[in-house]
Amino acid sequence: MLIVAGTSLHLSAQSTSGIPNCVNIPPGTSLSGIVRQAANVTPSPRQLRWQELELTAFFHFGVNTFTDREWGEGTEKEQIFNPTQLDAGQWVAACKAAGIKQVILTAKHHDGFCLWPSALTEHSVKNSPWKGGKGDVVREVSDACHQQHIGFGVYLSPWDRNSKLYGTEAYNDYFVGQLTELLSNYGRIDEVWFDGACGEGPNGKKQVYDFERWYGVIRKLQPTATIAISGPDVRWVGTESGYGRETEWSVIPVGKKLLQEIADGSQKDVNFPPVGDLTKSDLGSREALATAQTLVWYPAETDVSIRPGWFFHDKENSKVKGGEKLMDIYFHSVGRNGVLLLNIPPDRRGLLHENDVKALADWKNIRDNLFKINLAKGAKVTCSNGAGMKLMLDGNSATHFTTTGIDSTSVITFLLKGKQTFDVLLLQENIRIGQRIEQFRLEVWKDGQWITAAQGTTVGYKRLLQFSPTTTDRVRLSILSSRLNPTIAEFGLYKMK
Ligand code: FUL
Repeated sequence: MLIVAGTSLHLSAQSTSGIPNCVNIPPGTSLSGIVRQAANVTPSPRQLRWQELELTAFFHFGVNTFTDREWGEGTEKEQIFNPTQLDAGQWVAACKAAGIKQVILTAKHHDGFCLWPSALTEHSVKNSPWKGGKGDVVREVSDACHQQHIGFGVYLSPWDRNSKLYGTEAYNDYFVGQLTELLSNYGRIDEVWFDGACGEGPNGKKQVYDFERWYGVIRKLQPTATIAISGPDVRWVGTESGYGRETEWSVIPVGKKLLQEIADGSQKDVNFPPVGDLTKSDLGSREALATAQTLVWYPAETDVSIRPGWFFHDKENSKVKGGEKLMDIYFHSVGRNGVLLLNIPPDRRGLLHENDVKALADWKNIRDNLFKINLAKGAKVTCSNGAGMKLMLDGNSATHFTTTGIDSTSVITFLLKGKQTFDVLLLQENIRIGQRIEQFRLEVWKDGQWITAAQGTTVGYKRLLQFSPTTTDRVRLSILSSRLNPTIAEFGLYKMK
């Protein structure tokens, strides 16, 4: 981590909880005091690892694949699960080739059917004809991930429409048992994804989920795994469209309840089920911070399916999102300080469909072409109140430019290597320091004056902005407002082909 002279005072400010990804605000703290505290909240190691993945995938697969449904009833016969050519290596290879760094399998969806031979229920692959009842999809996918060196996670639906225990306290034990099987028998697990749905079980009852107990099991068995959505590490962005918020803060206020819920995990951080409405448009503005009692690093995940549905349906083969649409989603998810979780549902053969594989490859081509050359590379950078200018162009998001003294604004000029034509701006903050930038503007030098090409609010881990192609030999980036000394870890200018 780079600590530039003049800013160490701020960088060393400690959170009052003693835990980096959480700070308790003492009553009576002024707004400027709260903002300053927010600027020093940083991600836990597992959150940082997760954020840097940028691209993750979902595999929705199970009885619904064979019944052509989105939500099963829980009464499906195990015999219907019978993929003919299941090849998890193909799933993982197609994702890996597309630059996806981690995949999450629906080990159990709302229908309760388990894709692994759980000892705790008969409703699983072990009673299906697939591989004579000896198959284990969780094993095949986790092995493929480990062999191909990408992350592996499990989706385990709390809502279970099959279990007779659902709606009773014994269900929480059942759930702990399932989690224990998944987290003990398949090597490293990088993410556990809990959906928020809490419907009725077969006896018409709803369940009170013992989230905190479940989190304890995960922290104990897989301490590096992120717990997503109905969990403390990763927040749902609030839409399944793939388009995140324009202003996306990773540090947000949560309820006072947290004060008592500081976990003792191996990587200290907080454990809490999400509280309040996390889907509203403003989660982290100064106004939202004004009444904060606890601030926590709680970044956004943007989930969307490559098809209209989450599960495979033959009739949707012509509706697969193409490379250009996926690129637009990329700009509005990863490019808006989120991690993209793209669902690619395997078909009844147990393969990713050709159309989906092609779309993934087309999308990767577009990204490779776009990001091949940073047109700002080699620029002469000047700024009157900052240090670390070269670090914005070094391709390393862990080193950064920052302002000297107590300045929270700055104007940075880039004299490019000759005239360049570009239409995409990339900015990254060094989130190891926190998220700070509140407003920025990019101007280009045209006919003797500065013209605004792009402007925005938050940056965070990554911000991408598109604008009309422009040709110039000089640009300037103004940081107009920031919670504390801003950092720029990377600055890029690119041209869409
Ligand atoms: C939702 C579920 O109900 C959908 O079936 C899907 O799994 C999606 C990712 O989460 O809440």
